[in-house]
Amino acid sequence: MTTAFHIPDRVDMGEGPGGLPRVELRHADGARATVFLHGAHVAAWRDSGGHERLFMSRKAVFRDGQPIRGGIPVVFPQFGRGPLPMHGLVRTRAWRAIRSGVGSHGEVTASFGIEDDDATRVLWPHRFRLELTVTLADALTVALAVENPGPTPFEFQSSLHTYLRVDDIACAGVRGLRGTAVRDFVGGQTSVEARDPLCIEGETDRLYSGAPDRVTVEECAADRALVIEKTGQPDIVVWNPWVEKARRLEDLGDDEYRFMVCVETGCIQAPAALAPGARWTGCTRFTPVCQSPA
Ligand code: TA6
Repeated sequence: MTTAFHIPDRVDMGEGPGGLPRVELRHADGARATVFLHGAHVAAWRDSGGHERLFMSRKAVFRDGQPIRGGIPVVFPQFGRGPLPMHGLVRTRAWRAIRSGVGSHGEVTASFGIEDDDATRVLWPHRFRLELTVTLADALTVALAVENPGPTPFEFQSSLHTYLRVDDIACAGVRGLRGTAVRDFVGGQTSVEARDPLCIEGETDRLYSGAPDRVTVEECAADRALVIEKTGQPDIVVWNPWVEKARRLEDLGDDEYRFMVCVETGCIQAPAALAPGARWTGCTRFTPVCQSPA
């Protein structure tokens, strides 16, 4: 880990659970974020009002080769199940710290990178280079860039598989999806979303194709609302395991489905195609509606 990455009071590198290297970002307004090099995984984000905005399972595993249950897993080049490991190749691999900085408006940024290697090429025969940039200000912005340095085109799915923390799922909802085509992986049917907000009242696993670029996650307390804005990513997935699936997940407490909802942005329904030398970027910004003190 290079000391050049360190910025006093703003960017600090250290060791987290499981001995995994992690980077702490601190903004002048009190906001903080934690990113593990393992998967370039944003594991925590506390806004300037002191609210913890990301969910992290109390049973999360922090170990090489294992996915972290919470925060913002990076999914590439496959979403969900398929010929590759679940959610692809990069969320359980070590990324490297590339650069950090403080912008002209005090925003704190850190970038992380990973590329193909012998092991990934055995599973997926393509060159790739990814860069994830985290920007901490009054909002949290996460940008994923995918480059194709190889001689042949490839297609990929990607997602920022964001686990949001909610005070109580019983009064949380996702506003802005009405009228969007939705594929329900629980019931199996495809329809058009009619609800606004979408409330979570059972196991929920819904892929919204061509979703609006702005949705809001609302809670009982109005000041907990969070605006999610996406660019370059056509789709949104809303997921909550609910009771039975939560029980089956070893790295999730039985009751923790009540305190989380995944609102994932990505390129899922229709994989993105990347020609040799081309670059794709997808960005998601999370903005608390109100930054009142916790
Ligand atoms: O969130 C969409 C989804 O594919 C769900 O079907 C569920 O499998 C979830 O991801 C699990 O993600 P995980 O972090 O356990 O790999």
